[in-house]
Amino acid sequence: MRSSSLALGLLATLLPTTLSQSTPAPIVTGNPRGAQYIATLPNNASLPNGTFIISSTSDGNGVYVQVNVSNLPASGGPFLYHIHLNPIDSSGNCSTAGSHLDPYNATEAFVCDPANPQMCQVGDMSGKHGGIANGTNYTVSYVDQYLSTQYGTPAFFGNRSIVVHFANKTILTCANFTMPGGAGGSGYGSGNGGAVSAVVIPVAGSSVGGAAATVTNLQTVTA
Ligand SMILES: [Cu+2]
Repeated sequence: MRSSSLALGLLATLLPTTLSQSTPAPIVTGNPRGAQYIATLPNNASLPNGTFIISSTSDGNGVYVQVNVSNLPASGGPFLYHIHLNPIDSSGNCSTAGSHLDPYNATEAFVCDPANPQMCQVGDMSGKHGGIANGTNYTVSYVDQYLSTQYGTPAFFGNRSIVVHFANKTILTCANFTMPGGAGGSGYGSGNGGAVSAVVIPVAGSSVGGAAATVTNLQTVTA
């Protein structure tokens, strides 16, 4: 039984590592009706332009993602795009976005497989849904089941940023998510999530709990 005790010992050694690894991202339900955020890339003639619009789905399960990007480089793709943890600060430097939205600890070491999106970093949008191929324009829309439009939940993205990268992860451009009509689309400069509450666009007949009352601190930042 020497080999089995050896195996047990090995297992005991490996177990803590295994347990500290990722847990599957849960499918998000109950997203507030009408919630929508837009990240508008800065208008720059030498960089990709366009928008990322992420909204609650009509049934509140997951989110509806609309990507519309133009002026992409002719090479260097497939381009990647992720939701990063921090909003870009007032310097406009994309590196201030920090790391990816990864509340379930998938980590950078894990290679995202679109067949198992629950195991990917929640913010790894191109990993889960495909990168942006070389070419001038890119338009796609899809449902992502793992993002939340409910402020304060682990997979909430509305106070964060999106970063577009070359295939080699070099940063191309970035933008903050904002509420439509809230800040002119150019982003919030607030350092953390405290200021931006869940946006709730009133929809006739919808019930959104107490969230509507918490929409405060709409900042107009021209970063
Ligand atoms: Cu990224």
